[in-house]
Amino acid sequence: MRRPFPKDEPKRLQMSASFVPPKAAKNYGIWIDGAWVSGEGQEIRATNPANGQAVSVLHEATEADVDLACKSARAAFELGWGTSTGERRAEVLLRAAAGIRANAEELAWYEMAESGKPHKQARAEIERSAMLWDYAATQARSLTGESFAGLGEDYLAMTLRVPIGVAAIITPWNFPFLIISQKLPFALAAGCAVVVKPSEMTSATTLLLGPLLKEAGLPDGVCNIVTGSGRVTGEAMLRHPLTRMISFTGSTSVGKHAMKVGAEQLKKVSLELGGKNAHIVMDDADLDAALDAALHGAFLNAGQSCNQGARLLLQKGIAEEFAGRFIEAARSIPVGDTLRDDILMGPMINEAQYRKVLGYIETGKSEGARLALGGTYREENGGRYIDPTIFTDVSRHMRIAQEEIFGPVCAILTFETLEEAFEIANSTGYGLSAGIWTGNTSAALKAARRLEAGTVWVNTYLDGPAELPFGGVGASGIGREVGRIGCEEFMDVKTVQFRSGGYQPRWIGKAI
Ligand code: TXE
Repeated sequence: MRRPFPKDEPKRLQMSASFVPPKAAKNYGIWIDGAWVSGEGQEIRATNPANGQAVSVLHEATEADVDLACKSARAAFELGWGTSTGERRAEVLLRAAAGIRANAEELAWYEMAESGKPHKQARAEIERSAMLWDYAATQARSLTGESFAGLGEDYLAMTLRVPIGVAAIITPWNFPFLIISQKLPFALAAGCAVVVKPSEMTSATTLLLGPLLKEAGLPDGVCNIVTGSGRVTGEAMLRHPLTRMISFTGSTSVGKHAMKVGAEQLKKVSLELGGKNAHIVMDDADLDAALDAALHGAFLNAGQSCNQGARLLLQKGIAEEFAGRFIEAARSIPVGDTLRDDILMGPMINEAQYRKVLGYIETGKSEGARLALGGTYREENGGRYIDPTIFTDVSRHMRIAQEEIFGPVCAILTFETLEEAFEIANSTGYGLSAGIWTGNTSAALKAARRLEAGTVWVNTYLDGPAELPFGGVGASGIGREVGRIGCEEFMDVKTVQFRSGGYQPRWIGKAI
């Protein structure tokens, strides 16, 4: 009898037992050329969305600071990072992954404290991030081009993948460490040097990477981390002539702006923007599994997620029963104190986001949708909470079915045929991800082809192994991150042609 193959043991977090949550806000400089320097700009305070207390004190990097950071990156690139061996880059990335695991407690605490996500979720995101660094190391050692041996007897050609140079990386506040880990290790694996700017609301965990990477053996200047607003620091990065590529995650409006600015200097621009993702449940689906995934998809991170399953599309046969179960289960999602182990939803990141989401709830009501759950909100000890909110009787043209709300609000729509589901799903202009639950293989295959999205999940949702590329189409962005492509994104292709004789004069030729 065959013995069962042992199951993969998931990697355990190695905790730094010594980490004690700080009592006071931590003061940071900006990280340039492998050292802390004091930024020239104004002071910025990042606060805990759950209690309003200051977590980090940052210094805004001015245009002059960004100039220094870009020059430091260019010098490090030219001095040897751009031509370093894959082996060396991989070693650094693996040591960085180990460093992330060793400091997981501290990273998770700051991630929770600045973004308002539940602590348990933050811990899981740090581990997932470490895996991305591990994976990027494998890519550093397996970058290849193509060879062309069929061009003629004494003619050989090849393509080389070469790092693009200095990349400007700008990230948002919703998954700060995970998103930087979807970009930075891949840029480093490719041989790029970088200037990174996290969101001014959630900079701590990215800043902690500075010394961690130095300890992992990353040469000074390869990764510079500047903090500050988009208006001052971000703009300077977009416009700096030494940044050859812009890798941005954030709102569609700032993404469009980044592309316009990049176009002036013909920079490569890679954008991961918003979404209004359709999560489809067919009559023949495994309804228990779909229910869990629909809740996870709609309410993870209090809905502040580009991958949110913000539109739940239910086939008529199961719609009433499934919607009822979904509403009942969402009613019991624990909302509140981010340190509690059982908590699943924390506060909104800030007042602007809170008001924006509440505004959309009012819009939904005035558009004639039925508020089936939630719509309730409260300010408590400095935190701004919105309960899981579900609208039924939503029609596809309503604003709550078209626009990204970025909060714990889910719109339920119904359909009869698969064709109708595709029409609804593809009607927003966004195209980040989509999901479908069905027991019918032919429906699943059709959906995989017809749903206009960068990722289509079939009988799963929010899965994302490091091997698989991630990104969107339409208003959700351009380019891909993660996976082999995520590394190649930071590279140019160079064509090299050799002749070993047999050159036929073809221009002035024999005349000279
Ligand atoms: O994003 P911004 P915000 C969506 C979501 C949310 C809305 C607004 O709908 O409600 O965007 O969020 C930097 N030049 N997403 O205002 O402004 C900024 O400092 C250069 C979806 O926080 O796009 C931060 O580092 N940089 C998204 C980053 O851009 C600039 C995640 C994102 O901020 C800049 C976040 C400028 N002119 C929000 N202006 C997703 N894809 O998941 C701002 N920045």
